[in-house]
Amino acid sequence: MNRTSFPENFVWGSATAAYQIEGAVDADGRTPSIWDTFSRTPGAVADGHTGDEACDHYHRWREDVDLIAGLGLRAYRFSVAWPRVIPGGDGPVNAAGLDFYDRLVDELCRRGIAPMVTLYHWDLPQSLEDRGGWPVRDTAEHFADYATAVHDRLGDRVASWLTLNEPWCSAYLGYGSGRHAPGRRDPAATFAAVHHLLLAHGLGTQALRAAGARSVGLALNPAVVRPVDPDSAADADAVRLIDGLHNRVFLDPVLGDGYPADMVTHMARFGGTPWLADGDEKTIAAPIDLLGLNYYSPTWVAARPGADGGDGTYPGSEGIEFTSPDLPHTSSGWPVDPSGLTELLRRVARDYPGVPLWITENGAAFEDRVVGDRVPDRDRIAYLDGHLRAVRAALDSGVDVRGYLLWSLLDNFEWAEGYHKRFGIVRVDYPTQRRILKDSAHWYRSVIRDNALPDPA
Ligand code: PNW
Repeated sequence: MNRTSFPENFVWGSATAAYQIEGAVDADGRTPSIWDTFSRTPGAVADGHTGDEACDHYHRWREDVDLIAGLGLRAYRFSVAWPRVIPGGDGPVNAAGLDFYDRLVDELCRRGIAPMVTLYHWDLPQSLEDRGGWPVRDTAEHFADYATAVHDRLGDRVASWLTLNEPWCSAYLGYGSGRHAPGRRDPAATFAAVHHLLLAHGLGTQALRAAGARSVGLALNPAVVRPVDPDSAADADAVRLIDGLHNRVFLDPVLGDGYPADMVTHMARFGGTPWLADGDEKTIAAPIDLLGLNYYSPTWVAARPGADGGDGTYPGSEGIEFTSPDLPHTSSGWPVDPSGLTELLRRVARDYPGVPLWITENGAAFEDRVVGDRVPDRDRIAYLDGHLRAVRAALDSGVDVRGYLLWSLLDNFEWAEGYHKRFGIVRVDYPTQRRILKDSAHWYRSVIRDNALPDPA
């Protein structure tokens, strides 16, 4: 048989995030995060959905670990909720909040599943937002203390740590477009947030290392930016700007080069870089052991006078239009193009060599149908199959990819889209909280078992 197989030690897993699945927002001393506040703001989230119950994973975690084990996953990426661990944002550690993760990690280890912890997947304690949020420097320093507190409790069993998930979303959607919590629209605050998120990553990495962490990195969502017209010089300029704002402004400082010169020039239009202190770039460049990449879809840009540049998402990108070609789309409206994943992996390996790469998220939302006790989600299987072939192609060209974490284990709270967009390979029937394995879950189990993709049907 001519199956598409993967390297012997390739790690198969899946990923979730605290606010998207846990619910129990008042339990055991947890305080509100910016997403609790934001989701209660009229008009912010589709249909006023909140994470109040989500998948009730806080109470059903044992059943969910059964699912993870049953699928044969070798790794499980989850995030810890800062407002459970340090309810005041800074100050005293809440042992009861850590108990939940302590039990979860024990059970994962007992069943041979490697826990991978994301420390920040967007649920900033509201008390820190009230004191300025990511645009202020103190938030980065508080993050390092929080990282230490989590490591003190879990570090004897957790080998892999990710400081941040997608700081692009936290900064640009949180403070640029306002589509995500805390819902602010302020260009200068957006760049200050970028910097303090990066500083939090650097200080957090130092703190984790000092505490003895074995493997530390972060998860970024670099965009694969393509010109609508490959022959247009104006489109090429648009690509360069969006690549700078979305990718190089994170990748260059983390991987040791400091801020790119063209981005420093760009930020000068929005109050410059008053937040940049001596030594910050060195802190941000703390060596990392792995780089997580989250990939869903490429981005196409064109120069169009009068275009809104993504409605505040990318400060200073007026005149750039975001479009997508005539390709199949997921129910999030994101075009399906696996070639972007190969391109992303090759580009990162070429421009930022020497760091082991992980796919820390990849997956798709579709309009799933329930047929009896089955969910025949063939479009999701096709999406996953195509993207895993794209990973294989990158491996074939020598890119060091260590593992693949599917987004997501469960249908969950999809941020501004509420519960309407279902990314799970396990369906959650929210009224009953019943879990149903979708066909994609059965398919993924066989991929893991064989360490290979089946031949196309
Ligand atoms: C990522 N956008 O979020 C997150 O890491 C996950 O928590 C999320 O569920 C997943 O991707 C699927 O969306 C994003 O609007 C959310 O550009 C929105 C955007 C990008 C990433």
